[in-house]
Amino acid sequence: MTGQSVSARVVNSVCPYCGVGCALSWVVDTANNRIVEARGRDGAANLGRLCVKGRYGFDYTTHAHRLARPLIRREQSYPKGALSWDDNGPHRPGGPVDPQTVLPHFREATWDEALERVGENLAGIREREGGDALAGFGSAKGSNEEAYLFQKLIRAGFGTNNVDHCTRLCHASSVAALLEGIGSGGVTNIVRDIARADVALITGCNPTENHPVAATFMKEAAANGTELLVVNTRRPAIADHAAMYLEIRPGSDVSFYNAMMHVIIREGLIDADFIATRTENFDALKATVADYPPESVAEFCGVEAGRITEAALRFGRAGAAMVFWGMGISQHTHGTDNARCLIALAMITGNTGRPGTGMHPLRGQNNVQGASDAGLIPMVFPDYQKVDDPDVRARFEALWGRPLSPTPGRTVTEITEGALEGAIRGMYILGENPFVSDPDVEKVRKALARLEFLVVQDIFLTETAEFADVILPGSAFAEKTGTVTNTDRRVQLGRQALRPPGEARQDWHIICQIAQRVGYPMEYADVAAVFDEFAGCTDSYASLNHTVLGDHGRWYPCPDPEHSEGEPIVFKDTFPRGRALLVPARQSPPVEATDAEYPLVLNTGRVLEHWHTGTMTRRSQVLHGLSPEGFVEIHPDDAAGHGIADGDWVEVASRRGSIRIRAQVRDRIARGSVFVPMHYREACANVLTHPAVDPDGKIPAFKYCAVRISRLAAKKSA
Ligand SMILES: Nc1nc2c(c(=O)[nH]1)N[C@H]1C(S)=C(S)[C@@H](COP(=O)(O)OP(=O)(O)OC[C@H]3O[C@@H](n4cnc5c(=O)[nH]c(N)nc54)[C@H](O)[C@@H]3O)O[C@H]1N2
Ligand SMILES: Nc1nc2c(c(=O)[nH]1)N[C@H]1C(S)=C(S)[C@@H](COP(=O)(O)OP(=O)(O)OC[C@H]3O[C@@H](n4cnc5c(=O)[nH]c(N)nc54)[C@H](O)[C@@H]3O)O[C@H]1N2
Ligand code: SF4
Ligand SMILES: [Mo]
Repeated sequence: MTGQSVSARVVNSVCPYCGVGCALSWVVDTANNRIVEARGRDGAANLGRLCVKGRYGFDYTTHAHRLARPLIRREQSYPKGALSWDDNGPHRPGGPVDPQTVLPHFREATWDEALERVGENLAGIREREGGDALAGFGSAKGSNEEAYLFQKLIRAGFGTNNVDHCTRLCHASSVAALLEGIGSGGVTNIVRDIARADVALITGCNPTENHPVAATFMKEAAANGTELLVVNTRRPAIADHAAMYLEIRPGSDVSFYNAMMHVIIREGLIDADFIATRTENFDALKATVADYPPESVAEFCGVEAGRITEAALRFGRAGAAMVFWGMGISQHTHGTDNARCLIALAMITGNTGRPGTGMHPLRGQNNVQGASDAGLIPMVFPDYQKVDDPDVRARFEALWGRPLSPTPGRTVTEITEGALEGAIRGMYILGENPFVSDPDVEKVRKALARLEFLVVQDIFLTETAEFADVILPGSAFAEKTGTVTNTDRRVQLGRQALRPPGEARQDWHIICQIAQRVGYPMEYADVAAVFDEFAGCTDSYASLNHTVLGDHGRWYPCPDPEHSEGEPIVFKDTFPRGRALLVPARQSPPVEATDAEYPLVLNTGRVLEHWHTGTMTRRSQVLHGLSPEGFVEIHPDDAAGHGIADGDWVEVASRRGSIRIRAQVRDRIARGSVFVPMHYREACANVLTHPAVDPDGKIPAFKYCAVRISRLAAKKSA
């Protein structure tokens, strides 16, 4: 930190939005406790660059809607979930929740009273029904230290492994496939390594909008000769820089990559040495992909056989090839199979462990890699150590001083299911907004409403907080010191720039206070001490601490942080599981086929300016101004077939519900599908989505369900 003038100072931190993890400095008007400017810093992931969110999206921190005092629900005030979902359905006012509609149903409370209420209720349920009647959703928007404390509280304090977070909705299937295939879920090569790749396959992701600074490195690589093969169902802007853009049919990925592997094997473009020394099960893979010649999948994938073959030849002939993937791969009921195919593609061509090669599932939230590493996952303790391994458990029991459950806990969607059935009675939700972000929100509404006790800790009064019995005001990222781990495995230290508003408290501090009230005191001198305890129970972070991370951070693994930046490329000689397991996958049908009644496939996702459920970005003046309302994107041919013109108000309906929204007629989207961004509560994509999950990753199929669309006679009705 360097002083600027009497009332302004510059604080080095990290952008609070996406997994790229851009290092930045905030210029703080200390007299008014506000950030006035964000500047890109020379970080390993951004080299000084920022996107529009990092540069302008900081003013949510001082928005008037910030929660500043603990709130307690007034008894019987209104039926839970009724405020944002009345008899007219989910056609709610635009913009973020107006606290004035909700606040009359709550009263302000002191911290003591609120914490007492939380402790009594959660401990009461634990005593009466057992720990497994409780569950927690932790946050990938907070720090590693907070994630570590949260899962420690749930496991040792509540007595259950029912702890999960948004990774379940995100890359759970990719991680399942990577753990099975190589024994580690982290990326093998950092984004910027694309500069050294001859070819990069970029599939099921939209980096220009969702990983914008990473996308700048991809574009630079393309300009310097890296061939981009972009595969998607809706043309992403990065396709403008691609050697080939391959528009495939939604959900046809397994067939597509199997056909690529078919060609690579047929043409002798495999790396036989690598297959022999670094992998196992090649024969089974070969037998499976033999059934997928390009000619036989072309129609299903919607891509000519010759183009599939060309893509395969380009990938197979590359000296160094990289694979980047996102939610278009992971968020399917066959998401794990999709990722298995991409892993196999990289393996049979020997593309790992060298510059410009490897696998990079682009991580989403600023700290989803770290939150997973810290153990916000129901089956594993920190560093992916299994809860059902007796030796591992004995070590954590010694460290945490409590007997721990040997049973893997429930995942996000299983917790919702459990609440619906009455098996989960109490919940602690910190920094997640499942009433907007989980699939089939009508189901989520019933589940949350059935809970006997819910405590929500957030920075805003979210849709989910409307179900809470107690709401606790936490701290925004700019108000805390703590580490986050980006998509490249870079661990970086964020530093506190602002004071939390009113009586709001540090999130890590609140977690410890709840622990105290449920009879499991957790005391730490400061956040750095929490980091040390966390790092001490992992291999990946063991050598790191706040001091050594300093302003620039390190990639893990980093055996010698005094002399090294850490490893930008891993698994040069071997994989954590030894040899990589090649797991063949066959194409499976979609979760909900289209038919005459619901003829279109719904694709959901993001826009550049907004963040998930919009709590932060819709309260940021610049970002809201750039992207004020939701839309459904539809191909001109489909629009014509439905009598829809650009800008018309339409209704989009699935078997779960319907939304009203304005149409954007664009030819970037594949015929037969429509796209709705997930950010706008008044036109909430998850009213429509299907709650079915992938059997291995337990991830919902956010990228596929059947919908119909119809033009609304007049402008949107009230
Ligand atoms: N602006 C912004 N940036 C974000 C976020 C945000 O909310 N806003 N969220 C962050 C988070 S948590 C995440 S996980 C990442 C997500 O980053 P992405 O993975 O880029 O996210 P999506 O917008 O969901 O885009 C998925 C892409 O998959 C495509 N797709 C859909 N179906 C299929 C299919 O069947 N096959 C293939 N091959 N492609 C398909 C879609 O058209 C879309 O381009 O973004 C992060 N960055
Ligand atoms: N239809 C559809 N649905 C999807 C997806 C999709 O592609 N399509 N993508 C899925 C994916 S990949 C993801 S990651 C999830 C994201 O789902 P969520 O994690 O539920 O979404 P966010 O809006 O990021 O929620 C973060 C919450 O944390 C709060 N918050 C932010 N910072 C802090 C902090 O420092 N402290 C505290 N206490 N609170 C804080 C915010 O106000 C917000 O309420 O959505 C999933 N849902
Ligand atoms: S690319 Fe991601 S981390 Fe970088 S400034 Fe934009 S939102 Fe922030
Ligand atoms: Mo995500």
